Amino acid sequence: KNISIIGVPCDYGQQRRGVDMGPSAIRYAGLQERLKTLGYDVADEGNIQVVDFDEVEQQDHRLLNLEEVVRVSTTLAEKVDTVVKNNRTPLVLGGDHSIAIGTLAGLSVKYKNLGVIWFDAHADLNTPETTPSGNIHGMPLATSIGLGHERLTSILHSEAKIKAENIIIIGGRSIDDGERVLIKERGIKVYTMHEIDRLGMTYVMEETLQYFKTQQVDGLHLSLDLDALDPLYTPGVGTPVAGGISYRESHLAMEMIQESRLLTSAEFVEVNPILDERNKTADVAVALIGSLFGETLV
Ligand code: DIR
Ligand code: MN
Ligand code: MN
Ligand code: MN
Repeated sequence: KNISIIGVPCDYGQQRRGVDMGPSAIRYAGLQERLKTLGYDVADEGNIQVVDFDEVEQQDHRLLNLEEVVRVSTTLAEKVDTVVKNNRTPLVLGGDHSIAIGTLAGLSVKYKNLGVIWFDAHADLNTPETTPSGNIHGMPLATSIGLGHERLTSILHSEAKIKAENIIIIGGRSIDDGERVLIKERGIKVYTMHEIDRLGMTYVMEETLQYFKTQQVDGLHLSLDLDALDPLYTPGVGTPVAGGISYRESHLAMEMIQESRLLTSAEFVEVNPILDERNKTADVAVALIGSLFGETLV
C-alpha cells in the first residue's frame, strides 16, 4: 500500500491559463490526509518542473507549445518509471491532459499490456492533421497509440505506449469528426453518455472491468479528466460540456475499480482553480481519489 503523488503544473496543452495550479488545489483539498487515513504509505514527490513562460516564439498552429509539452512529458515519464520501479503506485495530478503522454510513456516501460480507462467528455484522439484547436491536450490517446508528431510519439522510446484495443473511453459526449474516424478504424471502445444513460454505470463498469480481465492486462491505469463529470459538479475545467456523469455515478465507477483490484496507477487532470467555485472541482477530485483507493460509506 504505497502511493507516490506527482504534481504536473502544466498548462501548455491548451490555451486557458490556470490549470497549472491544479496540483496545488488538489493538495490543498486534503489529498494526503485522505489517503493516509486509508492506511497508505503516501509520499509526495512534489512537482515536475515546468518552465513558466506564456510567450512561446515559434508556433505550429496544429501543435501549440510542442517543445514545452515534449519537455514536460519526458521529465514526467522518467519520474513515473522511477516510481513504478520502486514498487509504488503513481498518482499523477494535472495540469492539462497533455501530461498523460508522459504518464503513459513512463508506465510503458514496465507494463507491456496496460489497460487504460479514459474518463472524459472528449476522446483525446486528435492528431496534428485532425485537431480543430492545435491543443495537445486533445491528442494524448492518439499519441500513445503511436499517431501524430514524432517528437511526441518517441518519448522515452519509439514504440506505441499502449494498444488501441486496451483503451476504454467513458463519458464521451464531444467527439470530433477525425476522432470518430479513428474510433471506427481502430475499434476503440467508447461508452458515451448515451450508453451510460441506457445501460447504467454499474453495467458499464462491470463490462469494462471484465473486458480488462479477459485481455489479461498486466496493469490498469485510470486517466480521469474532471470534465467527464457534469459541470454542475466540476465547473473548474477549461472545456466544460453539459450532460455529463453525475457525482454518484462517478463515485460508483471509482468504487468498482477499487473492488476489481486491477488498478496500478491513476491521474486526475484539468482542474483549473481560476475557473472554479471555491475549489469545488479539486474537492470532487479528492473525493473521487478517496473512493478509488478504498473509502467506503460505512
Ligand atoms: C477538442 C477538445 N477535442 C480538441 N479536447 C479536450 O481541442 O482537440 N479534451 N478538451 O479534454
Ligand atoms: Mn503558465
Ligand atoms: Mn481529456
Ligand atoms: Mn476533456
